[in-house]
Amino acid sequence: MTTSARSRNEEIKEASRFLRGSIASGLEQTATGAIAEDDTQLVKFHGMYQQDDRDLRPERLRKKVEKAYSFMVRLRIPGGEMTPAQWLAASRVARERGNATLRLTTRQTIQFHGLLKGNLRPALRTLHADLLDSIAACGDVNRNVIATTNPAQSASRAAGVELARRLSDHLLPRSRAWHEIWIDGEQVTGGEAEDEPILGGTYLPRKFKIAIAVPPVNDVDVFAHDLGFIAIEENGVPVGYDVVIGGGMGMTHGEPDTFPRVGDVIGFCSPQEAVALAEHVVTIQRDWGDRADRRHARLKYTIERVGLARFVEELAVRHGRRLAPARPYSFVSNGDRLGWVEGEDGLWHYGLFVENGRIADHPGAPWLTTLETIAHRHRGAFLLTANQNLVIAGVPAGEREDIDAILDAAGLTRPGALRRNAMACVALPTCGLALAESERFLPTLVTDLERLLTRHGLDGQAMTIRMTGCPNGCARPYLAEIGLVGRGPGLYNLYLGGAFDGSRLNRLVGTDLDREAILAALDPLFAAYARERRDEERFSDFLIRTDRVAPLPEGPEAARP
Ligand code: SRM
Ligand code: SF4
Repeated sequence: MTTSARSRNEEIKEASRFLRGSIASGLEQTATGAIAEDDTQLVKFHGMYQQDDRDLRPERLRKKVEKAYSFMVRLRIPGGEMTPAQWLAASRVARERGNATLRLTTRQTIQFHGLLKGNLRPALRTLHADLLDSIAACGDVNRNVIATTNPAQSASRAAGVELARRLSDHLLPRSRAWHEIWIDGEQVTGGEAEDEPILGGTYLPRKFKIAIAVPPVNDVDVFAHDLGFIAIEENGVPVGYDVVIGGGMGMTHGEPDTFPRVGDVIGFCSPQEAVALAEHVVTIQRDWGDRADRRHARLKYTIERVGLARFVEELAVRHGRRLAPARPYSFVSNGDRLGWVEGEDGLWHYGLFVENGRIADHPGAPWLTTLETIAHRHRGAFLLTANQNLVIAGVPAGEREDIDAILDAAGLTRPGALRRNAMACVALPTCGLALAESERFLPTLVTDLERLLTRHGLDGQAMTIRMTGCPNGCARPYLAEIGLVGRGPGLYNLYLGGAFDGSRLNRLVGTDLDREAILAALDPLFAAYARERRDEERFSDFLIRTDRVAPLPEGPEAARP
């Protein structure tokens, strides 16, 4: 099923001696802040990216000095659950080795930015001492497995985290390269005795992503994943999972054979068979995925190419049986529960809004320090959400006041309904693929849009808005009610009509819009919505019902104008 010509990345992986390459020796070279080109591909499997500060590029070019190289490191935190001690270790690394910020990501983990090459080993050793690692956080492997953080459903959430950990461990590369290079510091010799029984010697054709959702909240965007599990509860515990395959967001502007896709529900599995099933989906993708063209290498394209029925047939063969029919479920939103929520476990959980996931000390809002203070006193857990927020989890009723006082002292504000459902990807200055601003622009655009909503009497109306600096889809913009995707400096494509529960893709309605044009496009739609909406009707559902946005065809057509 694979084509014969292989991409350059396949050669790099094959020659890497199970992901070692020349990374270790590159770390010793102090004449440059960079590593060898092939190694820049391999370090991704170790959870890091070589980047450079794009704000500084023109000046450094003028001065004829090398780019301001640094590294982004992404942790592997299945289910997004951390102990307070782990939080403190991460915070220390950000302060001492990175740019003094923690970036909560759309996949429930933490990214550090701005680590110089010489700081990588010390940083990873600090993290590893608290049982954190960055193995397979990036690269052609199964990425961080995400699970619901909805604190109200304590038992199903705990089951989701447990499944996320089992899936992550089972699908992890077997190579010892990460430990050798970053922790043990031994001279790297070989890896000849190693084997990758699940992923294979050249690993997967492309990244692979898994999510576990617990209805009625789709806070992980389960339909955006290569493989998703939707918990089916009886008496508050999951008795099994509906299985979703073939979701994905990434596309390329102007290349209609690349597209976002929502996954298909293909049946129901028991909790006991979930890990084996995942292995079988992964191995089909390993064997059938496109290794020639990386733009078509994700599972969604494999499924489009061979057909869903053929894929499901093969899955039944490898799994040894067909899945049971899918069971009914229903989602209401893909956002987070913010503020205090009491869990079924009798403990309290505080959902803290973190704008675009960036935690830093700002004058009057010292959030890095504040969360350290909480971590020193708190005995529960820190849950990272897939919407870039944070849950301070497992607080006894008697300790709520203490947490409230600490949060208030840090200048806690209560974001409006639009902002609390807003997400932006990182984009500039660190992301090498960004075409436009995202994290640094969305907050001011949301302020503009809030004014517009107020003018139309729509204060308090929740809507999802998501922005990315390029079409890769890191903030899952194609599932938002309002999606904005960078085209060039200050210019965005506008997408409308995604479902509030993350189950329907939006549609492209405007291209190359600047700030003014975005506001001008949305103004009459907000006005009409205020005038004509039905009770409880969501903005996106209204746009579709009133033919302001055409109903979306299934599959690849959805992303096209
Ligand atoms: Fe992403 C590449 C940031 C979630 C689709 N993503 C990147 C890189 C590493 C840029 C690069 O390749 O040089 C970005 C680093 C920016 C920086 O400076 O930190 C980056 N992606 C992010 C994060 C940090 C966005 C955020 O603001 O939170 C998210 C980290 C997730 C994590 O913790 O593992 C992040 N990326 C996603 C998601 C959302 C998700 O997984 O739920 C997607 C869409 C879902 C999907 O994969 O289909 C996503 N990222 C991509 C793609 C396009 C993949 C594709 O199939 O076409 C790329 C580019 C690539 O892989 O070639 C990319
Ligand atoms: Fe970078 Fe594009 Fe991902 Fe944003 S969507 S972080 S600009 S790759």
